[in-house]
Amino acid sequence: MIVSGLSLATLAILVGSVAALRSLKLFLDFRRLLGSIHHLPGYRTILSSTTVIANMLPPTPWLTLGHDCIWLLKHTPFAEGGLDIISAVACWPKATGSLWIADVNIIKDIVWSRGARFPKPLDQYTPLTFFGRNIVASEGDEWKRYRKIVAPAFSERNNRLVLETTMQIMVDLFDTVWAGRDEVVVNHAVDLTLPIALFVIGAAGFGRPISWKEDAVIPLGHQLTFKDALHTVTQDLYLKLLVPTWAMGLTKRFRHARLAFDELHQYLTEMIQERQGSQHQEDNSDILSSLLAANDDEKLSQGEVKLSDSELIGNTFILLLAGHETTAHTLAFAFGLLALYPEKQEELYQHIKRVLPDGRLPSGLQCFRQTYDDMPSLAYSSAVFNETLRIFPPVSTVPKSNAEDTTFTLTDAHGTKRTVAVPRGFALALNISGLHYNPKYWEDPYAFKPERFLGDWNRDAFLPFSSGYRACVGRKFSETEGTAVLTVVLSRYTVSVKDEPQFAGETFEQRKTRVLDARSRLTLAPTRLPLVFRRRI
Ligand code: HEM
Ligand SMILES: *[C@@H]1O[C@H](CO)[C@@H](O)[C@H](O)[C@H]1NC(C)=O
Ligand SMILES: CC(=O)N[C@H]1CO[C@H](CO)[C@@H](O)[C@@H]1O
Repeated sequence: MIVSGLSLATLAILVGSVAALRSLKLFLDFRRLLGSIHHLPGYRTILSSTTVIANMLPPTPWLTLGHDCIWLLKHTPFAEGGLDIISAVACWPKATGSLWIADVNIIKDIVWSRGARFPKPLDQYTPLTFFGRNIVASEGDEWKRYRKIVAPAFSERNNRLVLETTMQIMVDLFDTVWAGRDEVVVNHAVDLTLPIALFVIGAAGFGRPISWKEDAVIPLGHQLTFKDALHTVTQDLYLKLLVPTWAMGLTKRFRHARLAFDELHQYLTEMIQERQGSQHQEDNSDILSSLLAANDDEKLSQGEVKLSDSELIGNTFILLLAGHETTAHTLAFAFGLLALYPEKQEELYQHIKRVLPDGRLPSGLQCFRQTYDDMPSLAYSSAVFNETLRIFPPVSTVPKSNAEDTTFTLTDAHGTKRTVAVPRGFALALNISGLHYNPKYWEDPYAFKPERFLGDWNRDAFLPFSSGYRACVGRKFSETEGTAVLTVVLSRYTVSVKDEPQFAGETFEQRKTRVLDARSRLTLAPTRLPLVFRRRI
């Protein structure tokens, strides 16, 4: 008895000392990391925001920055520090640090630096590779190869197709689902905007038109609709990362996610096979044609490496995903903002009427060609879209890493030049929301003022699509679609916030906070944005 009692005590001491030593090591590493950036002010927490638990808890000083920190803080922490670069250093599970940057010049240097100076931290992009390697989750030569294949697909010709498709989808909506209704209630704006954006990328990107009527029908040989499969996969990407394959059968939620991954894989494969079997591959101006040509030995020039089947699926998936969620969420926020600010909505309406006089309101298929050439003059619609992207950047932080010891130079709030040392391997985060709410670049940054985009504005301080070599390849695609949707909807309908009895007594500010509440998941999304569209007489 005594012997085993002793050994228990010994064990306890042993475990205790190991724990103490480990804590000491973590603490020393943490101190060393802070020293390496000369104690640049910022956040100090126990939990690193790369851990799942840190993101599940609410923001708690010294423990975790908490969920949604990426979005909620906007420019506040920079303003408090008086410097547009701050640090976030944590000690568990190991000492990690990241620099948040909201300064135009430093961001410009990073995104335009050649070679591998500030590469993407690819470990953060793992969830995006489940269907295969792809353009978003790659670096260096691999990325160059994908970009060369994908970029030409986003041509002027494709933009025209985007506009035609968008118009067709909207006219189809008005003529079928919304037909004969003076008032259309949409309980959550994304219920409207996600299908729109998905149909547009489906048709203009992948030659896969879906109509509003077919939308809910499950095709033969499938258990989920394409929309459901894609939606579940985007919601549950992280689940797949966290839950081991053998455990995916354990709960209903896991099983549904597993089914959605399998279903989507099957849909993508079918989409590709159907096109490979069709005669009309060449005369297509959509994105899939470019990918397919790169997967076809006969169409490759010498020295080009064929896109493998898995790379073909991986890139198709990423383009579908990148191509619809971001635009859909932006359109939802845009409707929400216009609903809250009827005077801006009226200005938009008057502008559309001036540019497209009554007879030519984009009301029917015959207006397509005219409308594309009208695009540059639809400046107010574009300004509303841009202002929405400034206020709600769907990608609120762009991660980079630092491959060499370096220094950044910037001016602080008092106009003094400051130099920040950044050791090799330190994580960097381009804080797009910090940049978009930085009063140095935007007057009255919290206000919704589309007209700021009609005058002079700082192009370097507007980075919803990132910038430099890794900037969004779908920017024009999204702008064309977004501007067109806003124009056609607002020319025919007014939009307002749905009245609900439980919110009858609220003030404007309360209402605004409620309907514009947003969460950052894969991309920034409204949590619940109920709207009413009323037909103009
Ligand atoms: C409002 C809409 C959109 C926003 C805010 C947006 C934003 C972004 C951002 C911030 C990046 C850089 C991501 C990073 O550094 O990891 C990016 C990259 C990318 N986006 Fe978009 N995007 C939008 C629409 C689209 C559309 C419609 C498509 C395609 C149809 C698309 C395809 C891509 C691709 C392929 C990349 C990777 C480019 C590369 O690494 O070379 N995006 N986007
Ligand atoms: C909106 O932003 C884009 C850049 O993302 C720019 O090309 C376009 O001109 C802007 N629209 C307006 C009206 O300023
Ligand atoms: C203020 C702000 O938006 N900070 C974010 C900057 O980026 C890091 C890393 O992604 C986020 O964790 C911060 O919340």
